[in-house]
Amino acid sequence: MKVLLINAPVPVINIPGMGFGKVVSPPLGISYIAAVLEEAGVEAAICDAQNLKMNLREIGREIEMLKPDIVAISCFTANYGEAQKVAELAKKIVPQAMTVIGGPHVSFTAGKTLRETPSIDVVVRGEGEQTMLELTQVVEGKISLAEVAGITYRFRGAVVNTPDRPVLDDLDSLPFPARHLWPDKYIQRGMREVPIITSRGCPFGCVFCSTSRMAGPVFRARSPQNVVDELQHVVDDLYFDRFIFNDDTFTLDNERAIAICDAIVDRGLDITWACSARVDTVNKELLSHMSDAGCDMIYYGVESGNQEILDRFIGKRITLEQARRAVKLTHEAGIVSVASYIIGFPGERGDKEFQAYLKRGEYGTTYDLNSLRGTIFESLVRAKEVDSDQAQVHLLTPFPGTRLYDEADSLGVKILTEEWWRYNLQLPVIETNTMSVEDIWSAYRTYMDEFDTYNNIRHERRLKRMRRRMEAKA
Ligand code: B12
Ligand code: SF4
Repeated sequence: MKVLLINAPVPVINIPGMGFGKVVSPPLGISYIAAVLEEAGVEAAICDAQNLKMNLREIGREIEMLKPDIVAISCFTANYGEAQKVAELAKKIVPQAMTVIGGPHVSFTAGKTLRETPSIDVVVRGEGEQTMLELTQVVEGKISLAEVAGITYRFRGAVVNTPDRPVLDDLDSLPFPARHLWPDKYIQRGMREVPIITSRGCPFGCVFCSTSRMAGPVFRARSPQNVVDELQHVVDDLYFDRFIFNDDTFTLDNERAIAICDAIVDRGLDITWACSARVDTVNKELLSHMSDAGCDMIYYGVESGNQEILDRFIGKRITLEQARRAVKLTHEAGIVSVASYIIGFPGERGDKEFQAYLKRGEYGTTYDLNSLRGTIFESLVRAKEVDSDQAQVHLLTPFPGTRLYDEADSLGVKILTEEWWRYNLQLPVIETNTMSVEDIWSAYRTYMDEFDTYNNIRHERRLKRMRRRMEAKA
């Protein structure tokens, strides 16, 4: 039994300055699935068309060479179209093979995906490890599709959903991701950090995020021992000493995060790493442990510089005061902070007066914050006051599986297109009760320009912090 796991390529976007980043970040989802398959004696291979920038011809060659019994494709929303093309290709080359698709997009569009893509046999909803294992048993004729939880498939022309699969409680029971299947080309292409994930699930259910449905509303975490064993394994076998924790909120359980940091120090692991955190989950003590264990960068989802939007629309349950404090404490611990913002929320207003300031080149000297109250530009000024080392901005995007997508109308959002390739957070796909698509686009360009200047000004400060860390270490 051979399974080929394909990470679908990203679409090429012919708009200057737009598209997908160059960062090489191997996919943990299919690496976990491959590990579970191998543990059960199934031959698994990974074709990471996304990170290796492979085209359909190259993907076709891999399929021809392996002649898999199952072709399993992973995609998110923006590369769903490419994933459909891969499925079509696979059906042509190995028509007898079962084609399966999974990931955070199709988990919420399963029926539609099957109806519009004849070349896909099965959609896996939610976590894929156990489900994929059972699908190999279906191909071996040991069980039927109807017995596999968490899938959507066709039966006599109808689309059938089996019951949802409960999420895996004990994450320690999973083998480590099958990194031995990763190609050396990652290194040639400049992979700088190895991804690792130590928890799944999130209780917060923010309006624009599908994690609380995809991975469940309960935070499930691996034990510190198990996490540090994996770090050690990567250091020893892959000779990498830089990591990125892919956890949505690495710091959600403070005690556990401290225990991981202490175990890194106790083992003498000389590593550096970055992670994401919520601003309300860090404090001086935790940050000091993180810094000692090699953490040098934290990504914070601050989301908006407008407290009312944070409270009334996003439901993130954080305050700007917490953001300012978290960033300050992060810097005091010698760690670089990156804050991420989203614009285009209902209730946000553009402002012509601000654009006029910008046009006249007077911004920063003469503008009057009072005249911008409640506008998207007041949020920009407030975001800058958070004073992170780096700031990023994205456009509000209604991914399937989010409240924003399901309840768009009642939230004051009009979804303008379901051309999924546009769902890359850089192209406007909605308008709101307060801003037209032109307003949103113009505000986005302003934010991008302003944050460019902001980041350049802080570049030196960031470097200094990094240098101080290196000196302290030496
Ligand atoms: C790390 C990360 C990144 C990294 C690396 C991505 C990667 N290759 O893994 C980087 C920074 C590159 C990135 C970029 C983007 N990301 Co991102 N990212 C994540 C994050 C935080 C963790 C991914 C991860 O490691 N998960 C852990 C593994 C174990 O879970 P998993 O990947 O979901 O896989 C499981 C299931 O989905 C399923 N499954 C997945 N594939 C398949 C395939 C088959 C056949 C089967 C059966 C099952 C299956 O089984 C897996 C194991 O249980 C997720 C959020 C999250 N919590 O997952 C967002 C997330 C995937 N990203 C998201 C987005 C929007 C993006 C960007 C488009 C945004 C942007 N412009 O920055 C870009 C574009 C991607 C790209 N490649 O360029 C969204 C996707 C939403 C959507 N519907 O599209 C997510 C879900 C965040 C969110 N909550 O909104 N991202
Ligand atoms: S944005 Fe972060 S805190 Fe909010 S639901 Fe998603 S993962 Fe959880």
